[in-house]
Amino acid sequence: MQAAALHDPHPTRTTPRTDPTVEDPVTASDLIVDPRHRTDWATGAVLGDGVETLERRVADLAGVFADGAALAALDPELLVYRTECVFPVPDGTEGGLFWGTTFIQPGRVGEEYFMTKGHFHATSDRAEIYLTYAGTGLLVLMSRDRTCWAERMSVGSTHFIPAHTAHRTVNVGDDILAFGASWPSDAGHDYASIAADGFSARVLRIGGRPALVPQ
Ligand code: S6P
Ligand code: ZN
Repeated sequence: MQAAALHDPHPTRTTPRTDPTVEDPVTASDLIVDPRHRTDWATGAVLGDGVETLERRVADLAGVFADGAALAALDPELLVYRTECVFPVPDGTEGGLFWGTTFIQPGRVGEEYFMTKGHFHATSDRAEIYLTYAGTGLLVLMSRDRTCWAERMSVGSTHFIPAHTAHRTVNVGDDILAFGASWPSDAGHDYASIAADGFSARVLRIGGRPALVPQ
């Protein structure tokens, strides 16, 4: 029993070892433990130890949308998007991973759909994976030479974001867009480049439908 304790991979566990919603099909053993986190596939909610949440409201998004007057007309406290993330190693650790879910509310600022700020990774050669849990959207990508394109997001769509590529997600549907992400723990976020130069295209409602419009 002592050897098993020495090999416990989660010595700082704070959640119960047994998840009551999951029938345990394996023999009880100190060497087989429950995962520290679960993701609700229907909603994208991340459950478990130390999930960190972040909210972006209208007041946090000055300069992000094209129509500043339309943004100013909205309630500054209105939620646009939020994240639930797990950071199992310190920020900047080489060889680690972070992951989490982003939830973007449905809505528009003028004719521009609710979206994330968007960023390059500060360590520019770090890639990322997205996986859609709910809703419909567009993943807008932009290379360093400012070529912009977009991938359609719907339940199950899985997206590889290459290195050196800015990424922003846009909710083009009537329900919450929820997607999972995993990225290297030494990737960091370069928001300043986007704040300075923006993306070279925006997702606007034209004729009732979303279109990627060069700026
Ligand atoms: C992190 C990853 C996502 C975004 C999130 C919010 O690398 O791409 O978790 O952080 O979708 O977007 P943003 O642009 O405000 O960070
Ligand atoms: Zn990223």
